[in-house]
Amino acid sequence: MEHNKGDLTPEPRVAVVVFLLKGRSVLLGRRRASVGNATFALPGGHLEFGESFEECAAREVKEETGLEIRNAEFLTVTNNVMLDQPKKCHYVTIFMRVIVGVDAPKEEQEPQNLEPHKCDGWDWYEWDHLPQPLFGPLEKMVKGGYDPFSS
Ligand code: 8DG
Ligand code: MG
Repeated sequence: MEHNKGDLTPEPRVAVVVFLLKGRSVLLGRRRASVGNATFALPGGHLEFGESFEECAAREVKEETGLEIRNAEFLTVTNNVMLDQPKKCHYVTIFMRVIVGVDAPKEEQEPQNLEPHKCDGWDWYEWDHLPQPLFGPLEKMVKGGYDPFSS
């Protein structure tokens, strides 16, 4: 199929999201967005042109929570086709990990809700008692038994 320049042809996008792990807890925020509204999700966003996954992870976490991370580690990638959303979308989602206290930030640093129009607020949730509902791509991993602590 041919498409003219300027056509609103949907295309898959690349997202980078981060498991910030502290003890047995993970940092989640409830989304305010057209995709996954009111669901609990990881900090993260779109990979920008020229960025490495690590750079994108650090930038998004800083923009959204104020936390400074380094050495984010690649965990896995999933393919997320979300056609049931108010805004249909398709993301190739890169999951990164940061262990708090090891890869920074320091344990005493607390997340701030720097984009309150996009998130209700950040909090630490025990992996064994995750809040509901989770954002689809995260829920899919949890249901599949994925464990970000042991990878
Ligand atoms: P940006 O424009 O500032 O780069 O992005 P954003 O406004 O922070 O985008 P986002 O919606 O937070 O993240 C981009 C996409 O990443 C989101 O629409 C779908 C995909 N994504 C997942 N899983 C997760 C997740 O757990 N958290 C976040 N934030 N995004 C996720 O597939
Ligand atoms: Mg985001």
